Amino acid sequence: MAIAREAEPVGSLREVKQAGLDREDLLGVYRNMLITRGVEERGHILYRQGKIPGSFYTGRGNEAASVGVATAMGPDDVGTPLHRDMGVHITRGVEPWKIFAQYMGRADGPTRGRDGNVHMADAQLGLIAMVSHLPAMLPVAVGCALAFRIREEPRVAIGWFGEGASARGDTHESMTLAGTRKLPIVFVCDNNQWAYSTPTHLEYATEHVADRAQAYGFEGVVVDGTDVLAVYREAKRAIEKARSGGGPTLLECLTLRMEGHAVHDDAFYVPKVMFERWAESDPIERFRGWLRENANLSDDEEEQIAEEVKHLLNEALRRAEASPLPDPHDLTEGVYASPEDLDTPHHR
Ligand SMILES: Cc1ncc(C[n+]2csc(CCOP(=O)(O)OP(=O)(O)O)c2C)c(N)n1
Ligand SMILES: [Mg+2]
Repeated sequence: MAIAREAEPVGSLREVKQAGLDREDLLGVYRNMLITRGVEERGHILYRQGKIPGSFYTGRGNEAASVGVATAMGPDDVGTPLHRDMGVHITRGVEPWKIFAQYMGRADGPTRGRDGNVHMADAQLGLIAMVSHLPAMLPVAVGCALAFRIREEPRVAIGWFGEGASARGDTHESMTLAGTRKLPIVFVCDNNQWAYSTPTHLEYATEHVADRAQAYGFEGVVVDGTDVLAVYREAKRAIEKARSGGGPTLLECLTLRMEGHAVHDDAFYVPKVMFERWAESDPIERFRGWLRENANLSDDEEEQIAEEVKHLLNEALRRAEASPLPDPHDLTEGVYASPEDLDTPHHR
């Protein structure tokens, strides 16, 4: 039996306005979702062209969850997005050409060609790069929240983790500390129903991952991760609750991982019918339909946005391809952050 609150879908445009988004914001959200998917689709092409060293990870199916949460973050908030959360980088303002440069190991990628394709983040935008997602970044996010508390800053940390990673000890330790200290943090579980080839019934015995929140002393919420507006509304509530001293929330976004664990995995173990069912709930199609019905998105507007995104990504690819590979002589530079690197509004 579910313990966590199961969030309702968002209905009307009025309800969305109450949650703080106007029509322009909504079109921006749609655009960010298209860019997110477009970046990863082009990433596949680069991979097939042999231009991406190592494997290649995407978050197809997670665009609404990642963009929805990031849209609800404040400018000074921080987060630790994972390999399924490209939408967070895009929404916080990372330029797509830098992501393509990262994919190809080029000098202009956020890690300057020093780490794998999803191990990246721009600290200037309040994002902290993942070292692993199992779930090594949750203690880091909790540390940020503790620092905000000690410094009495009205800021919130967002810590992402997968449902498989929730079985590991660092999740328990992070939630225990955050709960006991009522820290300003939101734990976001990207529940895509698979941990590599392990299905959820072998990962946890509760109905929802968010059911555990109550035992840590805070609220658990499950939301349909393909519904960007519902994700946004619940993330906004949780973030503002944390900011005003109400403590953590565990927000679980339920989706299906629509591709293999990474490009080397064809996901043969996922029942076909599962893919078919979740394809009917594609986050971008769903939001497009909602915009047409509720916000008068016209054919012209839709076409214009699609064209803009296409142009942006084509230009981004061109610019990334022109970026050089890193100079082997610089290999040891930039491995450790300098005091200047950490002189951001987020580290002061
Ligand atoms: C300690 C450790 N064990 C195993 C792995 C290999 N591994 C990487 S991701 C992953 C599955 C994670 O599943 P989940 O937390 O649900 O995240 P998802 O990939 O589904 O988003 C595994 C087993 C690892 N990186 N580190
Ligand atoms: Mg998973």
